[in-house]
Amino acid sequence: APAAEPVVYGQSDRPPRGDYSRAAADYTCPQNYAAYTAADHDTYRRLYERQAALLPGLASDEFIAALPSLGVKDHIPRFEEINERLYRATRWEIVAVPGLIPEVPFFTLLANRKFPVTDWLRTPEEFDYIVEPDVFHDLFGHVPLLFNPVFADYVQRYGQGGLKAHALGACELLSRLYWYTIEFGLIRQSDGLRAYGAGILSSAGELQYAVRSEEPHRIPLALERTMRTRYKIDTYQQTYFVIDSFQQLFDMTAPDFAPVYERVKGLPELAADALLSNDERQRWATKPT
Ligand code: HBI
Ligand code: FE
Repeated sequence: APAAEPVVYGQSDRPPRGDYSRAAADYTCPQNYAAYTAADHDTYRRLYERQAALLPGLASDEFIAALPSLGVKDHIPRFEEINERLYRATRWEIVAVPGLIPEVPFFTLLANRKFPVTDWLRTPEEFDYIVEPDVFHDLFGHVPLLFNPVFADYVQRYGQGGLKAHALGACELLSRLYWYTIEFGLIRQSDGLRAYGAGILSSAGELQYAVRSEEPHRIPLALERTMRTRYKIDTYQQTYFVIDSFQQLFDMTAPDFAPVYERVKGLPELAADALLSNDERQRWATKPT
């Protein structure tokens, strides 16, 4: 079993939830299905029901199309059942982990087309908000888009890039790209802005806010601008980065990031709510549903 306790996104000093003593050296563990109580299954059902009803007009078309691939909605799915479909679709599989895991094991799993899914579920009291990712955030937020071939390839590229970034001491910079795409990314469709980031898609409040509110900045995704921008883990985002397609996201990972890291390291970091210039105040026309 792993010796050191994993970091939780590096910013909070709370001990991570979850029982890491049952994890193997690569931090994976069997999905502890027997541990789920009737209350857990009911919480999952209620979370799924509420979130699925909010998606039209706010979630990306690809996400809405892929969501049914999760399978059962009225209780927590068995990971191996999802894996039968997922492996056939994009050769990905989900693996259970006790919670957040250190960066190198995390990147290594992604580089091998294995997505780590926390296997515990929030308590009913945490129904509206939880800081750490639980099985609902990971399954509902992350897994559907792994059925999309282009996005699935981007996530593997991100994992491979993470191992290189670790060698270059650039994990923090790369984790901002992860944060502002896989976790909190927006995509511009012909019929308006939509969310594709798991942190938005699994949150009842942030889904409406990220796509509709006039409050946050919305800036076209660009490697350097995004890698310079700090993020917060326990509030709605103050800036969202927008792409035009998953192909654009995938193509962005083609070049070697080493020169990008060098350039970014020479520039001042930006606060989560920074604006570099007025033309960053883009207003994205979002048609009300
Ligand atoms: N661990 N289980 C899990 N899930 C994540 O999404 C995750 C992680 N560890 C680190 C992490 N994400 C981010 O800091 C990555 O950018 C490395
Ligand atoms: Fe996540």
